[in-house]
Amino acid sequence: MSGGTNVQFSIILPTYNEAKNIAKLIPQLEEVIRKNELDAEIVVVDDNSPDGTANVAKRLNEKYGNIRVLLREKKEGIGAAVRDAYNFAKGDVLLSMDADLQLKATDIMKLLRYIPEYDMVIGSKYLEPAKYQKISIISKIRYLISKYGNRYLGVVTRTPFKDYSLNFRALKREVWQAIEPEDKRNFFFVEMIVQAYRKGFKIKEVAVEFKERSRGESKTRIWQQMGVFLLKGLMYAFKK
Ligand SMILES: Nc1nc2c(ncn2[C@@H]2O[C@H](COP(=O)(O)OP(=O)(O)OP(=O)(O)O)[C@@H](O)[C@H]2O)c(=O)[nH]1
Ligand SMILES: [Mg+2]
Repeated sequence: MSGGTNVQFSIILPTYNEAKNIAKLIPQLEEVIRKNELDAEIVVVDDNSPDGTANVAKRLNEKYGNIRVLLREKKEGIGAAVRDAYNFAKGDVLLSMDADLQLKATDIMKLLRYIPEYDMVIGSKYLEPAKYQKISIISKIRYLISKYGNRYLGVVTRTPFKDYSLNFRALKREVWQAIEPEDKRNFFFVEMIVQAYRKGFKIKEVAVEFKERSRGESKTRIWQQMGVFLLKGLMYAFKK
């Protein structure tokens, strides 16, 4: 595992066909970095998106100079992509977030302000006063399934959190070095929390804003994901 640390923060964006979204999100993040005088890089981990996401990131780097692209050969899942990016990143603190504009760029400060007091800070859609926008009926159904699915995960893994799978979290490099989440898709994020908690790291959950996806296509199949979470969650009830 590489461990060069010449920046303080690495902001990691997994992408698959998010060209238009990162063209908006990255300037917003750069603004947060500038205003808060963060010593930060942005890592875009792209699975060879046909819409040219990686090229958009490279072009933005000509302007900002702190963006690195980790290009992977094929789409393998968000967990696999984030894992590679954590290893590729140079920061002492690793912060990953979705690139689809459902999260708010300025909310990264809500996470970072609890570091170094906490080892890991997780963004949450279900902790009050989170703002979870649900306009369509589909998103209301997804909200309910996901909310109660997360309660189930808390019970079976015997850990005290409300949102286990949101890709919006900051952790110290030492936490990443101590855990070994295996899943290639979203369950990776659940494993991270449960393993870090069981290792005794201090974890803080904070409420964040979450909007409906307005552009691009969702890559998550909710029913399939629910089945995976039920089974893999249960495995963690027995696993060390
Ligand atoms: N590199 C990479 N990124 C991915 C992959 N799957 C999803 N992503 C990215 O991970 C983030 C979250 O994916 P989404 O499809 O929005 O998943 P979701 O947020 O659970 O689903 P929605 O609520 O419908 O948006 C986005 O930035 C995606 O582009 C993948 O296989 N590889
Ligand atoms: Mg999304």
